[in-house]
Amino acid sequence: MTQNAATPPAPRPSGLTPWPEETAARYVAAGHWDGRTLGTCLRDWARQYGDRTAIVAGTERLTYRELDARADRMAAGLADLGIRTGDRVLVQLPNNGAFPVLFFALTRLGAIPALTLPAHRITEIGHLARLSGAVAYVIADEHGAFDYRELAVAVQAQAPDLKHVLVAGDPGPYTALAKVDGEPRTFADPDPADVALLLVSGGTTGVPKLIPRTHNDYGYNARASAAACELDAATVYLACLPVAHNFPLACPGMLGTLSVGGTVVLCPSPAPGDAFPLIEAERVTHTALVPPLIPLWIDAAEWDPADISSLRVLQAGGSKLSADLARSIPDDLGCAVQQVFGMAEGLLNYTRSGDDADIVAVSQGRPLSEDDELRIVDADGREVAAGEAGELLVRGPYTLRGYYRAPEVNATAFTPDGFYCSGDLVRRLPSGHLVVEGRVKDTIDRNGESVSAEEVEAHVTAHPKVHRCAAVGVPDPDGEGERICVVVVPDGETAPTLQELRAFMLERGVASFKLPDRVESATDLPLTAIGKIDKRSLRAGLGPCGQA
Ligand code: OOB
Repeated sequence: MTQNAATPPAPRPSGLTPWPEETAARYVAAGHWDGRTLGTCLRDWARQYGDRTAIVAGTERLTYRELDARADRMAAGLADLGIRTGDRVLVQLPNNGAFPVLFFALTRLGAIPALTLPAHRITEIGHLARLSGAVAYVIADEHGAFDYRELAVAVQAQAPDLKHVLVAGDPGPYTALAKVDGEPRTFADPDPADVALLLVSGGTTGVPKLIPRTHNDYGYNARASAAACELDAATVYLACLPVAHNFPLACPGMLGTLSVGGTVVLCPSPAPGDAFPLIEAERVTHTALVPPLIPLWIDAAEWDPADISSLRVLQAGGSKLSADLARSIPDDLGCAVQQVFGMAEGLLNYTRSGDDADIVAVSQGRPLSEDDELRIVDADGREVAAGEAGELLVRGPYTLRGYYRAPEVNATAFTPDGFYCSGDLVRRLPSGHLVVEGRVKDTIDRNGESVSAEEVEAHVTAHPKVHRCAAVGVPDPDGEGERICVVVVPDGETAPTLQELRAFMLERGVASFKLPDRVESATDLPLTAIGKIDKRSLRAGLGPCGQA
């Protein structure tokens, strides 16, 4: 029977909303979905790349064969604890050697890691523990001056299904992850078409959602990304963003690098003080950053004695990279820049090494797969004219068809024919590259005019006294709508005054309804767990607008 386009397939017991059968068959026929589980992939890589170095983490170095053997032992230990195929395991580890071993042990067993970030706290972890129904929670003892064993006490109180807390390092009252070990044995290979892992949605608003990714789709995500980024066995990839995030995990990140026999260096933080010595020592060739971190690296490169000349490609993604910053990277860091516009939900866009320098500076890349289907639509869901901005909708071989256990969200986040509504405002260049213009909802409702926060930010950032800024709507005390507040991190001693900023923008020919009503100076902007500007907490810290 053919799938009725208006009736999306029902979720499986695993929480996966499957692709329609004929679509799945097409992805198999195209070779995107190769029917291998992530555990089998590691087995194949170990056979192929045996004694090459797979992972460097602190003083630990693991060959492909050793990583494979460790994953087998830990899978046996997890099974001995009673962890079974389909069980969810909440993972909250920093970038250390335990992460890759645990990741492959779980996926080999068919248990499902729900990958949270080190910066998450009880609000997120408690919610994700309950939503996932996790049976175990894996943490580090301490990281970044935070004791995760204390967090575990609070999580246990909120999550009745949680039976085990496993700790990398000093376990305190819990079980040491190092003791989760058993004689290797064979487990039935999980279904490659079913959920392999759960990613946390990266939104800067609302509670996080869980994104089911299958073995088939995630393996393709990593392999195709490695090919698009031209990784090979000589690649040394530094994971300095939290490796549980999709970008450093599989875009191409850790999994893409392992798929071609390269080396993954796990770095505890993206601070230049941690990253630069590792780049020098391991001759790192590729890494990924969120744009707010790049100026810190450029500053550090001026005085840090470490030799980072091995770096060939810096991937920038997660939030918008300004064209100016993109243009300065080759000179300031001595490497090429690659823009990456991606989402945990799936779709990835990359600029490619052969792209024109201007395209690399101004665009956020073009889709990874020839089977990515993109639509750019207006508020009524109609496709916009070529080159116009609209909301990006997408479906394809590695883009989800439904969030995990979220029927209400799914009813509005997807079209009846399976397109994911990203909420991102984009326009397409004639070359097929996308330019991200902001979020559909990141607009400020000022006197009935809808003002794009991103547009205001671009103008304000151009002011010589502004290092970075964020524009948010704050309640208008005189009416129903909002006023425009810009929070400025000054470049130098003082931020520009409101009058200076307004005059500056008027001179640039900006419409007067887009001028800020209020300027606040800050030493820094609040960031999300991966390092994007956190508008929700920024807004919460600002009262209503006073006199303009
Ligand atoms: C990545 O994934 P998430 O899930 O943390 O966040 C996705 C959202 C996108 O929908 C978009 O709003 C924004 O982050 N975003 C960008 C961007 N890359 C992501 N906005 C502007 N320019 C970009 N280059 O952030 C992510 C996942 C995989 C690879 C790279 C980033």
